[in-house]
Amino acid sequence: MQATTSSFENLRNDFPILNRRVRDNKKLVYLDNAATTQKPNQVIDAISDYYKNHNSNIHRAVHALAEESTEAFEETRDKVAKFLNVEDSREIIFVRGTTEGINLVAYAWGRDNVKEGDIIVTTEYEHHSNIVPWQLLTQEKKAQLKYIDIDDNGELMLEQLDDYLSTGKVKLVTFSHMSNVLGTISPVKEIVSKCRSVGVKVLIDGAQSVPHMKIDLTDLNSDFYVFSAHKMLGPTGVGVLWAKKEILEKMSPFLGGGDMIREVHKYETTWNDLPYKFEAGTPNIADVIGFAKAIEYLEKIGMDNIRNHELELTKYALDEMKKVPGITLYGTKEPEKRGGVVSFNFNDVHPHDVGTIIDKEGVAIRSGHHCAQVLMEKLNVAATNRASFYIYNTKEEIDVLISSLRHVAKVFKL
Ligand code: C6P
Repeated sequence: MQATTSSFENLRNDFPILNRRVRDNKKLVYLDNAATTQKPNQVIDAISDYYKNHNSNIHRAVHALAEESTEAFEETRDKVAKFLNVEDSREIIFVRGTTEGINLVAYAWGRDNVKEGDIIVTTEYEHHSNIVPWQLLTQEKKAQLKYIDIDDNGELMLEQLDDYLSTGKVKLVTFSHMSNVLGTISPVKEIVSKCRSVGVKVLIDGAQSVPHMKIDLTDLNSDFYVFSAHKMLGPTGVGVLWAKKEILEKMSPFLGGGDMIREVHKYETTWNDLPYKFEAGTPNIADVIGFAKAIEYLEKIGMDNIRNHELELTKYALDEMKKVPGITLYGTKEPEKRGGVVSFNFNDVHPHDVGTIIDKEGVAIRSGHHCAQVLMEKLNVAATNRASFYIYNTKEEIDVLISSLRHVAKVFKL
């Protein structure tokens, strides 16, 4: 189904928060979607319904509520698998978010597979969550952490990957499918195919891609893929680690206790089957169940329609923003190569001042280093402003953004 601009506008009614007035009774223009998205009634109601009518622990008791909760929780797993074209839903591990998913791999896979002198390759545009776990691992193992640099367009310099791979020492290549600051979409298939040809494992951080485009994990053929529910209409505290079954089966557990055991004796324990081996303790049941409604919501619109809608908004924003006096835009000028994220600065004006001024007009953007200080160093700035779009944003909202940015330019006489 081809969605129209007006059908996108109609869906705003599902998001109660978008009716908020902020500051001096200004209409909220929420453009901080890369940080977290707003939630539709369908998700909020599902969580509330769970607590009102079904609340119970899962995988344990045989009573009616336990059965209902377990069923709804496991149905979400199946829904996630289908959404990502994963055949075996046992490969879907629920975690708290992207950060936990990456740490799980660094800890459980990394500690068994990375040794002194090995190389882990990441990129200059990674979120701290895809840098710090690898620093911890490589420091502990006396291994090396290497970066694929970005060029002036904010795109990865892939020839560096060839150089690293040619050493024969690379154990893992890990990168974000889409940069949370520049919006650059990584050449995923090319990277995976280069790594596959020399037997190197690949982890993809999908925090900024799964919410915005169709992802087919069978087709992408990486080894690990991680993302967070809260950036795709779902609740906070839920994320997914997907990995190939053969890899998960060989991996040691990450956390011990609760559902991850088969038998515990005084001095040894055997592990439960997948996926439970990696889901220790009572999980975030209500929010996992709420997440199913977020996926249903996105599927109903269609991921290709979402991508097209955001592309249209991004093109419009880039065209209008470049006319604002004193503005510097970061990242590629080709909208097709990026997602709905636009980072910018005004000469020497601190991003926090920009964020504060436009907040008075009701416009919510993020100002700061976006948990990407390695990238900030590369761009030679301490911070940037970032506007990021989602399904409910409109061209009219971008007009409000532009007029508030023109006001900033006037205040600072740019
Ligand atoms: N980026 C942003 O404003 P968590 O916090 O675990 O759900 O996601 C971490 C994360 C990992 N990778 C990428 C590419 C991300 O964008 C994020 C979260 C937010 O850009 C919050 S810092």
